[in-house]
Amino acid sequence: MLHSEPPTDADPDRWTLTVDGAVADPLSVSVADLAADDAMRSSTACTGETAAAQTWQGIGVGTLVDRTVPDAAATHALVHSVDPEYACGFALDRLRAALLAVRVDDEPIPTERGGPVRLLVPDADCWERVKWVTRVDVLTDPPGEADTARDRVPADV
Ligand SMILES: Nc1nc2c(c(=O)[nH]1)N[C@H]1C(S)=C(S)[C@@H](COP(=O)(O)O)O[C@H]1N2
Ligand SMILES: [Mo]
Repeated sequence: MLHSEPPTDADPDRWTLTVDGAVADPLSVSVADLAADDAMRSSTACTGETAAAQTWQGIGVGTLVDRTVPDAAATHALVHSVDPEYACGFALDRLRAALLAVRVDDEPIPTERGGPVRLLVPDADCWERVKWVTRVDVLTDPPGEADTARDRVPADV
């Protein structure tokens, strides 16, 4: 299974999360300022493994994306990580139901688990739970080969 090395400078006080692309009002928010009012129960087990579910707390992607006023033609998004070349594509409607988590079981997310901000998606494949999220790029077409997570990970499972 793939598991990128955690970044060495994952300081929540200096981490920003950007939502841009096919939107009217791109935004960049400090992760330290993100509300953690939404929650999702999820395991992060890799394919073929089992792991206990935990409670992840953060902000719904739909809430954040709506603040940017996506273009009428927006259909997809690419979720980028600080870890080089790791980006995962989603249909925008599915991504709206996902969570950008900043806490797990009432604690800040440890860096090796994807802190300061990690994506949790209902009914996800393991590689879709993107660690160290930096940017949600809203798109008007499927991301195609820009979606590197799916291609990189199964080869390593
Ligand atoms: N940025 C980034 N996110 C990632 C990965 C990665 O390599 N880089 N690996 C994925 C895979 S394949 C798995 S199984 C889970 C592992 O999450 P865990 O360490 O919390 O169990 O993270 C996912 N998210
Ligand atoms: Mo995985």
